Parts: sequence; C-alpha cells; structure tokens
Amino acid sequence: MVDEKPGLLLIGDATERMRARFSSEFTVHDSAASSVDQILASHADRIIAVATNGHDGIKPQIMAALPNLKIISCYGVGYDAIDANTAAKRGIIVTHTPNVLNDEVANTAILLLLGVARDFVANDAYVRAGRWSTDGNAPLSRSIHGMTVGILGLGRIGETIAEKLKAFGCKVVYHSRNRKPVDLTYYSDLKEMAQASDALICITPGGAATRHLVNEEILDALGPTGILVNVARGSVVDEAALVEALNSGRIGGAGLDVFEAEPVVPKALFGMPNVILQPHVGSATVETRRAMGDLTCDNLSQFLVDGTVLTPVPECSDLV
Ligand code: NAP
Ligand code: 8YV
Repeated sequence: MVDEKPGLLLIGDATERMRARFSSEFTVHDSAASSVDQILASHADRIIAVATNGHDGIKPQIMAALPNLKIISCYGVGYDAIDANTAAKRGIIVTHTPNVLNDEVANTAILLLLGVARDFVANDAYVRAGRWSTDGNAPLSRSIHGMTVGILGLGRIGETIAEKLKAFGCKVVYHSRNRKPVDLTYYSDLKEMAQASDALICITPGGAATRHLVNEEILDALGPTGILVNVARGSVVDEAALVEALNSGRIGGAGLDVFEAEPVVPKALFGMPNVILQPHVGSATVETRRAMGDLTCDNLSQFLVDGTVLTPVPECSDLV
C-alpha cells in the first residue's frame, strides 16, 4: 500500500496524547525505536516535519540530511538546541510553546526561592532523621518578605515571576538587554543588580549569547547571604564557579532546576543543605505538559492546513 501521509521524525519524548495526534496526520519515525541513521537512509525524502523538545533539539547533521524538511515543532519554549537561523535560511519554520507554561515555571522558581530561604528540604531531612526529638527545634530560616529579588531576563516567564513575587512582599528589580515597559527598577548592569539583590532568579534563554552570564564576579556581587535560582538553562550559570562559591560560603544558597551537562549534576552539590536540586521539571505538570503538547501538535496541524503556524520562533516569523 502506498503511504499517503507525510513523514514526521520524532526526536525525544512525547506523551501518548501527542503520539496519537502525530500518527493521525503523519507517518511517524520514532528515533527512540530505530536509529536515526536507519530512518534517514530509508525515509529522509518523505520527512517534512520534526517534533522535538528543548533539551534534544535537532543536531545540525540531521537537519542537513532532511532535504524536504519544512517544519520543526518544539515541545518547549526554549529552542537553543535548534539552529533556528539555519532553519530560517532554508525556509524551515521552527515553532515553540510560549506562554502556556509561564505560570508553572514561575511557580517552580518561587518554590525554589522559598525552599532555599526557608530551609524546606534541610528541615524535612531534619525531621526524617529524628533530630527534632534529639536536637530540638531546627535553626531559624529566612523570610522572602521584604527581599529584593533580581530577575535576570524579564520576558514572558520573568514577568510572571515578578507578578507573583509581589504577592510575597518582595521588591522586584530586573536586568535584560532592553528596558521593558513595566513599573520595576531596571538595571542595565547585571553586577549592579546582583549587588543590590538578596536573590537572583535566572530566566533568560540559553545559547551562546547568555553563556555564563552568571559567573564568579556576579556570584560575589550577590554575596554570602544571596540566593541564586536558575530555571533558565544550565549554560547561563558557570557551574564550576557556582560550586566553588557555595563551597566557600561566598553565596548563601541555590535552587537549581537546570544544569550545564544535565542529566549529569555535579556531585559536590549533593551534600549541600543550602541547595535544592530539581531534574529540569519547571514545566513538568500533567496540566502544563498537556497544554504544551497540544500547542506542539496544533502548530503541525495548522501547517498541514495552510502552511502557517500558531507560534513561530522570532527567527522564523517572516516565513509565516
Ligand atoms: P522570553 O519571553 O523570550 O524572555 C527572555 C528574556 O531574556 C527577555 O526579557 C530578554 O530580554 C532576556 N534576555 C535575552 N538575552 C539576554 C541577555 N543576553 N542578557 C540579559 N537578558 C537577556 O522567554 P520566556 O518564554 O520567558 O522563556 C525564557 C527561557 O526560560 C526559555 O528560553 C528557556 O530557556 C527557559 N525555560 C526553562 C524551563 C524549565 O523547565 N526550567 C521552562 C520554560 C522555559 P532582552 O531581549 O531585552 O535582553
Ligand atoms: C521543557 C523547557 O522541559 O520549555 C522549555 O524551554 O525547558 C521545558 O519546559 C523542555 O523543553 C524539554 O521538553
């Protein structure tokens, strides 16, 4: 029987709901089921779509080996693992999932900040170890009420974090390359903002332009009681410098959802009670992943209807 459906290469994870949508419109080639080389050797010409995620993206050699590729739909808002400029030059539309995850990722950032400030994980361990009975009350923690919180990257998620932090009584300030039309104090200089902040929350995109924006100098500016939260990409923070700053008490604590070589996490962090570690779960609730999955599929469906998409990345907006 002749296969009438166009081909879709699936890279990385997808939910059952997404797989059902993909299969209804495409012949799906799952790179987890057979090797990408085998898929390319037999089906490269018929593949017009790639579904991937922010972590796996698409390797340049795979993009180059798909001559009829028209759309790359990313299950996530961050697309630093996809070369969107090369895609745009080839007329390939890259889409992502902005906005539908703002609340979830903002909640994760605030959970990390509260968790570190209030010693939540260390206190949980204190109770489980029976120390409450033997050693008495746990040491006092710190309130985030009244803290100055610096947001590095005041975009869709950063603004949502800022809104929510106001309800916790924080003073929110921000740094990004451009001043935003918001009623918050802007710092054009990240180091100055870190000096003025009790906590620093990173929520920029990843990639070369933001690599190691938070380095030894910024950590020192944040200071010995400062808390670093990273829900952006591991690459935004110089992880070796962070481990060193935590080890030597030059910063107060850290809440980390993302890592430079994830899923590999520096073992030095494991024993630190002032650090909370999460396995890149900023958006990982059933509800939010469902909305992200639906948008990932809606972009593909819309493309099949009329060649447009709902949420192109900025580099590809002229193609729609
Ligand atoms: P967005 O709306 O594009 O916001 C990004 C912000 O970062 C903008 O305000 C931008 O402002 C600023 N920025 C970009 N480059 C910068 C630089 N070199 N220096 C300082 N600021 C810079 O993106 P979003 O939707 O909020 O998402 C942000 C990122 O969060 C994603 O790209 C992804 O990496 C990460 N994320 C993580 C998770 C998770 O699970 N942990 C989930 C979702 C998203 P300017 O252009 O003015 O600089
Ligand atoms: C996803 C993310 O976990 O949206 C992003 O940028 O980092 C997360 O929501 C990631 O895309 C992997 O699916």
